[in-house]
Amino acid sequence: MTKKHPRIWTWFIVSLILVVLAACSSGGGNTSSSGGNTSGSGNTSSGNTGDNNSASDGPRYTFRLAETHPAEYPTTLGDRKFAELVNERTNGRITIDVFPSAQLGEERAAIEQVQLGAIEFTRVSTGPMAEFNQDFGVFSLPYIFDDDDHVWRFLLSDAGDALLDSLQGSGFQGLAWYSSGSRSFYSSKPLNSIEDLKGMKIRVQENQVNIALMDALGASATPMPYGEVYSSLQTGVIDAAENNYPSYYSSGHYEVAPYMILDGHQRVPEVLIVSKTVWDKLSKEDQEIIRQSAIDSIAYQREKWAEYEKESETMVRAAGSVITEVTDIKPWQEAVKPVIDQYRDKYADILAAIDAAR
Ligand code: BDP
Repeated sequence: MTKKHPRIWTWFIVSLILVVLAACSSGGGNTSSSGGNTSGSGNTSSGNTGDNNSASDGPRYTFRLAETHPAEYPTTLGDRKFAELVNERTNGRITIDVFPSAQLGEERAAIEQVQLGAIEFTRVSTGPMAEFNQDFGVFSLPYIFDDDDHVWRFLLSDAGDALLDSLQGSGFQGLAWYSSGSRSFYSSKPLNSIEDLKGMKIRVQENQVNIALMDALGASATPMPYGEVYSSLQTGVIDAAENNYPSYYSSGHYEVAPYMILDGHQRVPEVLIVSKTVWDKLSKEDQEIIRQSAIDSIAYQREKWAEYEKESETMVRAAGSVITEVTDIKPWQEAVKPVIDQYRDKYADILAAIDAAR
């Protein structure tokens, strides 16, 4: 008898604690609503000393950014710089966690998740973006840029900004471009000239323009996610792939495809994007901080890109890759002309803007 009362009290107290805890957790820490949690609310992680300005006011968010490359790769370094600037400029109110090495999925899957709003941000190549916004296919057209400076003059022009904004129609907001150099072919078999590509199964980034491009070279296009290329080269599922020096090196592809020919057929820039669903819920001030931070991270990414491009070339040469220079690019440009002819009308306006940036 005497034991019963204390047990009832214990249950009562435990229930009371649970109710109080539940009430606390639903009231605070709401990272995605636009109401609630304004300034001064338990700012424990930002080190904010109380000198609040408008950047500190507003909801707290923790977002995810999907990145296919490993932690030390220049795009990942750019992502992290971007995240750091956003965090600083909101006094710790907005955190963007960068997930490298395709931890959140391969690029195409990550883009789909961002489109749905399940992942907030991603940095991807404009190659696979072409399947989500056709205008982006222009970057897969061969030999349309003279060099990297030409690419950047275009990307930073009004036409480049318009392309970023055109992503709104596909469920994204484009934030900034990053460098990606030029792409060349590499194979497990010797590559001495354009003729050697004939009949090869070549892995390409997943879009239609690349299929036309491989046809024009007499090769057969095998679109597949980046993460599958190493084993596919190793097992002979494909004969060749193509990429820039940094990816050729960091992915280890040079180990299984030691022959590279420097034809530089494409310059396919990288792009930093955010889900439109997420973007539309942000205040104008937060949008401005995020957009400006993305733009301000470009210089750092380009600097890291230039360093890593040299370093990766040195590393693959030291590892014994056989790198063939192309002395006359004309036969290559001639061979891929049907691709340009096929897409000239579709991309007339963008191609005109690219010409104007020469
Ligand atoms: C690299 C891009 C990466 C792409 C990869 C590819 O940085 O985003 O996933 O090429 O070929 O250059 O798929």
